[in-house]
Amino acid sequence: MIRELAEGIVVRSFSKTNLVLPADRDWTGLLLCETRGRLRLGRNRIYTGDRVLFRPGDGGRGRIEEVRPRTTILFRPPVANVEQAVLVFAAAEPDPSRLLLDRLLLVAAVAGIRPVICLNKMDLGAEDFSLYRDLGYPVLTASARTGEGLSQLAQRLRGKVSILIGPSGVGKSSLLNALDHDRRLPTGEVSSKLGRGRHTTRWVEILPVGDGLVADSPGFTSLELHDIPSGELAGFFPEMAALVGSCRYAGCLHRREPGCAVRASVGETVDRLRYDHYLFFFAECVKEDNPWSK
Ligand SMILES: Nc1nc2c(ncn2[C@@H]2O[C@H](COP(=O)(O)OP(=O)(O)OP(=O)(O)O)[C@@H](O)[C@H]2O)c(=O)[nH]1
Ligand SMILES: [Mg+2]
Ligand SMILES: [Zn+2]
Repeated sequence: MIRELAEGIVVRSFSKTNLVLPADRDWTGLLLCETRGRLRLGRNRIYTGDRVLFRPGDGGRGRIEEVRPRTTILFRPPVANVEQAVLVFAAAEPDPSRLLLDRLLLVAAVAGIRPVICLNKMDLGAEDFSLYRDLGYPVLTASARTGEGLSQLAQRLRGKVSILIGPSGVGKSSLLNALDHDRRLPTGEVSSKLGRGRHTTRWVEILPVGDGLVADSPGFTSLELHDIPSGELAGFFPEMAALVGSCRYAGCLHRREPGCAVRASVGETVDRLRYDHYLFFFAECVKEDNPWSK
């Protein structure tokens, strides 16, 4: 008997098989689905978060026949169809990196994914991220240990498909455990010698949080920028995007050009460190524009 195609969402992707949650979101009915050969390679491969059509077989198994068009895609961490990225940093242990935060905000903006900044471990320190709030980004403060801010985080996750992204050891898995007392995702001590996490989470995995879906992801410290034309970079910095129309030259790249409104605003409406990061990312994108100059 050939059964009818059913819809589902890939909650974890291995190299050849995928765990698929049926569209009715019955977590007791997860299926282990094989994929057809052409769905295994390159950008064609299946991502966690993919919405698929699968044919159920016997014994909790099935076969993916088709991948629905994606609304968003991130290549690192690899995930499809998330609408929101919670960028998790720790107030301390490890100290937050503004460079990585600005990089993640850029990557999210380019991918069309709404960023939310979540500063965890508020029990260990205080960090002032009001600059980002002033720029229009939602900023949450939380502590997986004391429970501070968890209800606001849960509210942000409600009814959406989100991913937690951030360095190793900031408490992404701990936050997910704290949101659901029955959950026991592995967590790892931050190395006191190196001040870094231990890369405890090894894969992207989607979990239920209330009526929302949230992906946990492995921490990372570096992230390359891809497919961003250098000339479009400023458009992804909201405070610069508001100024580019006021630059003297239409093609202004906001470096040393005369009459640059962005440069003139550095130290005022454009934060100096954000501007430095713009220049840093610009150089990276130029390398991508001209692959031979690498
Ligand atoms: N004091 C304090 N410690 C926390 C908090 N949240 C997490 N931790 C601790 O920080 C360490 C790292 O937490 P994880 O949840 O494993 O961090 P992660 O972001 O998932 O790390 P990776 O999976 O390696 O990317 C663990 O020892 C946690 O107990 C917090 O709010 N306060
Ligand atoms: Mg983790
Ligand atoms: Zn300019």
